[in-house]
Amino acid sequence: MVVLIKGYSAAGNSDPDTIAAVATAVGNAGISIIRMSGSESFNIASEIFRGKGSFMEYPSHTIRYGKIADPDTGEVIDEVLITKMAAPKTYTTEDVVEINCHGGFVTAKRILELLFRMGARPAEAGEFTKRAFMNGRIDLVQAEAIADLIGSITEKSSKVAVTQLEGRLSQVLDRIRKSLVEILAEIEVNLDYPEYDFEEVTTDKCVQAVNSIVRELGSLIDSFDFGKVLREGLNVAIIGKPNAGKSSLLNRLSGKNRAIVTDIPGTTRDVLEEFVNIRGIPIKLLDTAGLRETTDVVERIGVEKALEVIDSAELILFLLDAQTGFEKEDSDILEKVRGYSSKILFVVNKTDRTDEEKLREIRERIPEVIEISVLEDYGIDNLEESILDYVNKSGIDADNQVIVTNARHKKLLTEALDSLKSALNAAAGGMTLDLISMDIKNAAERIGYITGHEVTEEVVTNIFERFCIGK
Ligand SMILES: Nc1nc2c(ncn2[C@@H]2O[C@H](COP(=O)(O)OP(=O)(O)OP(=O)(O)O)[C@@H](O)[C@H]2O)c(=O)[nH]1
Ligand SMILES: [Mg+2]
Repeated sequence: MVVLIKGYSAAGNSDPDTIAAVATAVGNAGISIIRMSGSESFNIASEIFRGKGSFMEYPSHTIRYGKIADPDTGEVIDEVLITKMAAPKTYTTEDVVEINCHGGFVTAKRILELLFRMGARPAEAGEFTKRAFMNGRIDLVQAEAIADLIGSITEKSSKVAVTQLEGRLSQVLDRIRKSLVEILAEIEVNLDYPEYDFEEVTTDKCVQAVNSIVRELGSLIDSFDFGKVLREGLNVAIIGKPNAGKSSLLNRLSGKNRAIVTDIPGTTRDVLEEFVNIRGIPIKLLDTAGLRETTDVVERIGVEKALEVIDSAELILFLLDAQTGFEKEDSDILEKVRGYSSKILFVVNKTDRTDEEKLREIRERIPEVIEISVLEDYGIDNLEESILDYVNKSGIDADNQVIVTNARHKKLLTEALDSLKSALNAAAGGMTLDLISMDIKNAAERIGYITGHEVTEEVVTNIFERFCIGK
């Protein structure tokens, strides 16, 4: 069931209580910031802040120097800078106070406890942002983008989050929802005045409009594969026979001396993970034990682990060795990964130590193989380019295109698309307009759920509990 729960304090006056939290990471740092929001914020601040003049008289959106002191004992807790921001032009749209105190483990905690004693209560995870949403300053897509921005791991993923925070996806979705509502209004008019008998004309018009929305939803949904990678990253496993240079490649791509490299086959046993940023794509690179039959107990466990990784990885770099050429071990591995061909890139390493004959043999077995030499730093650019092409098959321009990055959004977009397709089928099958309109109404509703135009309490709780405290 849909429950509209937005706007309980749109005017900023029926706000239930004042919340406070430390907004910065706890630990050894220059400053900490304590944030407080709600109708009692200014009263509480004026009780504990000692500065020039009266806190209540300070103009909004100004910052002042002073001290925080316990009003009961007079004890000074810290020297601070205090920011006063009056509703409604604030993060939450409520009265907000921010206190910059000295960093470390103790001071911010003591000030926060003082705020609680004066009547504020601890903010829940994401509660400041939740208030911004509830009070109508941002929609749900923008709120989710804030969490994404905080969690983003590469510059590219943070750029996409900022675009969504600015409301570009929201604008597209609002426009689509409005178009659907207009179509519904058109149908409504027709149903209200059946004597005019415009049904056929109306149906044609609707079908045209719905068709163009179907195309737009389709391309938004298509952008998700790449969007998901930008937001969550991609697991890429390097596999191959012992000594092919898997660990050397991990070290080269991560720019670190992460894995042990020796010329002894069977060096790597455990699965090694390293986060790398390849052309803005956040990637978790997994180096694995060389795959071969072995009687060594430890190595065999490593091989088993490597086989598990093959199953779970989203992309596999299958490394061959140009120095040895194509061997039985390679064809054994090829057999093992037969079911995964759609997620494999073949790479042949050590092209610096080979002859044409061996390379030709490999090329014959594997038509599309990327040639590299980790040792001579040859072909790495090409490999990175191929990884980028793999995750961005349709060549989406992440800097300028609206991209769907969130699984919740994709699910609702897909449901909306299905409803519209069913509307088109109904129209093609000569169904009546009121039947067609039910599907369109359903689609409009789904789009509304994405931005939070219509939303259930459960969804809101689910989204905000993933935030950090103080945001
Ligand atoms: N000539 C040459 N040697 C390389 C190249 N890349 C790696 N090597 C050497 O190949 C040997 C094996 O490298 P590793 O990176 O340990 O190979 P691996 O695939 O991780 O091996 P295992 O962990 O045993 O499965 C080392 O001596 C590396 O220095 C290359 O491009 N050219
Ligand atoms: Mg290794």
